[in-house]
Amino acid sequence: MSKYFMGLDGSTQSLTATIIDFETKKTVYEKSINFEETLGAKYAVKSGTLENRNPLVVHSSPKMWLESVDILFSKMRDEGAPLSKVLAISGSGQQHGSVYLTEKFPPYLSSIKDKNSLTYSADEIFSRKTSPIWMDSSTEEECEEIRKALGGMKNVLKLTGSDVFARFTAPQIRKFFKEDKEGYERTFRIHLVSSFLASVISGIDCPIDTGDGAGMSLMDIEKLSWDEKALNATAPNLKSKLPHVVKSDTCIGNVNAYFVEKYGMNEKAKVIVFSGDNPNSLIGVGLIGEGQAAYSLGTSDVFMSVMQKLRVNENGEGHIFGSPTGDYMTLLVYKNGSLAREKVRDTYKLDWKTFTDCLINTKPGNDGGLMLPYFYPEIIPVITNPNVMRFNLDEKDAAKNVRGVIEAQMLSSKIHSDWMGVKTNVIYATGGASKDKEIRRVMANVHNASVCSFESTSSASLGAAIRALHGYYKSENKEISWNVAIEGFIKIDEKNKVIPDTEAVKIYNEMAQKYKECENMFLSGKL
Ligand code: XUL
Repeated sequence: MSKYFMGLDGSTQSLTATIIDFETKKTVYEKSINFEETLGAKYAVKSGTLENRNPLVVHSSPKMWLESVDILFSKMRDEGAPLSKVLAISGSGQQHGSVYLTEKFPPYLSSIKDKNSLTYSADEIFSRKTSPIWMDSSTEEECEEIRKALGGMKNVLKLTGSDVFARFTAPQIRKFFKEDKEGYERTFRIHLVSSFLASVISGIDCPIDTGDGAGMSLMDIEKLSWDEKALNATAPNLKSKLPHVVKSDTCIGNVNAYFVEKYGMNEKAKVIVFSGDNPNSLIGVGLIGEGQAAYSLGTSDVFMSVMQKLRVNENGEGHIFGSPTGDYMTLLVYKNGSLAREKVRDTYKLDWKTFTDCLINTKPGNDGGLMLPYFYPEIIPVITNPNVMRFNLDEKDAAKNVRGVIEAQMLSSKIHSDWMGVKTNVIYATGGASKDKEIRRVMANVHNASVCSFESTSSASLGAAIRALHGYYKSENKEISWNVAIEGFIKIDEKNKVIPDTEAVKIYNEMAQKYKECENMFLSGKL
């Protein structure tokens, strides 16, 4: 008998569903819709975001997210996806993004089952029409105010596991409170993208899990609960507007009748609390113990690993979030991931095939050419005035600029991941760009580690489906270990494993030093 579980991933640019079968250990169905392609014109959304005159402000449309859920489920129903057999569903959301809802939200959730679309009466449920997302860099002032109120960066790190970053939810909430007091007052509930989607799927005003909650600058990373000081430093009466925090394997109820009646979901399907895309990806690439690292090359590039004992990054660049296994996860997040690669691809009128050819036709070390790839504001290091810097690198040379951007991304993650103290012999690469073997080759040589990739690159929705199955058995009092939960689902593409090349490793060891110097010069304003 089949045992189906579903994962749903609301990422920056798309919504994806993955259905797995625990019996056969197979992904039986997968579907993704791209926001720009399906709803871009209607909501004025490009690459998943709304245009803004200020490049530091990056918001998206929560109403578009609602409509995308209907579109995805309609497609699944029409294609005969086995929705009626799904035993449990969990999900993933781009982290940090926040959704601001009025008191009409709970009645909306309970009455939507009688309506014919999720966007029915949706205009009245939002107290803020747009949602700031993780790409927003406009809250440096609020970060400083919160940091100061909590006694400086070291204290914030100790308390929350990360410094306060512009994209984290607390400074975003504070900015909203300062700019629109009336809108803040009218806000009954503030959800993350993950808990907002979970609320819609379950019809219950859902909690936030400890993985995604850790990216808000509001949660005590050891006690795994909201911290009063952090709440007070952010905005008045905030606690009453937040959902409560629960462990990542909590079952929150059954699927909303709306999805049963309209799309034929199994009415007994359980909903396991949703989490952030990175905690989900961690499971989706099989990182359930210490000593391995994963590199997700998506809209953001994220270098992550598991940590059993809490250790924070003294200089405040990295983050600690809760891992779905109950451990911690460490991560470095770069804004100049896919968007920077796409910028280079488009500038030189390439496609992904000719982009790869450029890597094949150039040498490790780029003949001494080096790039600082700040096409957009950056998180590591914090850059609010982006500028692409080239050293010994001719701007007109397409091939060398392709190698320049990839080498820069890999060198930066090598330099800035030292503090994690993880000896990375193997890196698990995922996300769209990990399909490119030449990019993986640069990764292997810069990090001096073998790089494995996977048959599926949708690690966040796969991870969410695995979390659904793990949470389901726990809720049935038949708990299974994480080893059993992931076994058979994480299919490594053995043929395409990349082993580091000794000569190239030497070149990159020297180049890392040079990269660090250039970065320091840029940061100290000497360039
Ligand atoms: C994590 C982060 C991004 C988003 C979007 O801190 O900002 O990785 O989760 O993917």
